[in-house]
Amino acid sequence: MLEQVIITADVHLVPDIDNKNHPINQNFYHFLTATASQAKELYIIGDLFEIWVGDDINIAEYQTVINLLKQLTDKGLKIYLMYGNRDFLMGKKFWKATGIVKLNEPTIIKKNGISIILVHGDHLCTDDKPYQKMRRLFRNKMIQWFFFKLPKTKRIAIGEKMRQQSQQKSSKKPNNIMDVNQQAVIKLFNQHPSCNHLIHGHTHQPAKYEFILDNKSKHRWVLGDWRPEAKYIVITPQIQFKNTEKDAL
Ligand SMILES: [Mn+2]
Repeated sequence: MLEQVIITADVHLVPDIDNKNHPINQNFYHFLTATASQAKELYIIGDLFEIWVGDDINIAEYQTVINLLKQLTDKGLKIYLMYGNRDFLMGKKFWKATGIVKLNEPTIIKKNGISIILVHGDHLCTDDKPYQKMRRLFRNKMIQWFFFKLPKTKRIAIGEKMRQQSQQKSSKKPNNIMDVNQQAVIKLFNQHPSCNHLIHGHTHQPAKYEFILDNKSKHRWVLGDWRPEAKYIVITPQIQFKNTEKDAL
């Protein structure tokens, strides 16, 4: 029997308190129970949540999905999660509450004979220099340590400000600056020569690209965001785009 592997990203779930019936949340809950539950493995490669500023705040805010994820991992579905640029502060309590396994970035998976590189994608957007500088700062363990010392209200306020700034800046910057840099993509493939496929999200511009590197065909698969319909990739063993409105892009 062929194992079915599902890969998704950029769900951007909203907290329960903001809108319990938000269409993105509803679609994701439906996707988990109807589709992911039938698979063997689910990989979520960044930005599952709109924002995460600490387990002590967000576990309660995202209780519905956390309970659902826990039910699925308890039933035996393997769920893997990579940090995105909006949610990179999940800690021990989150992994325990959901039963999800944390993925490093990059992660290499080999499924049905295909080796695939998984990354969120933001570190490939090297043309956006100010963003990369900010990213290094936020990923610094010492800075994170200080951040967690702040009171909850302060962390929520900082998170909200970061979220707004990220949205405003993204809408002002030209698309080519916001997209991945091809040299960064080539560098990543060169670091992992056994892989001919790369799957990432972040840019919210679903597409499939193909190019030749060292006489080999390299494939870059870009996942879309959930606005609001489900978008994901399945490996069955071919790699295919899926969404709830049409079978393939
Ligand atoms: Mn992102």
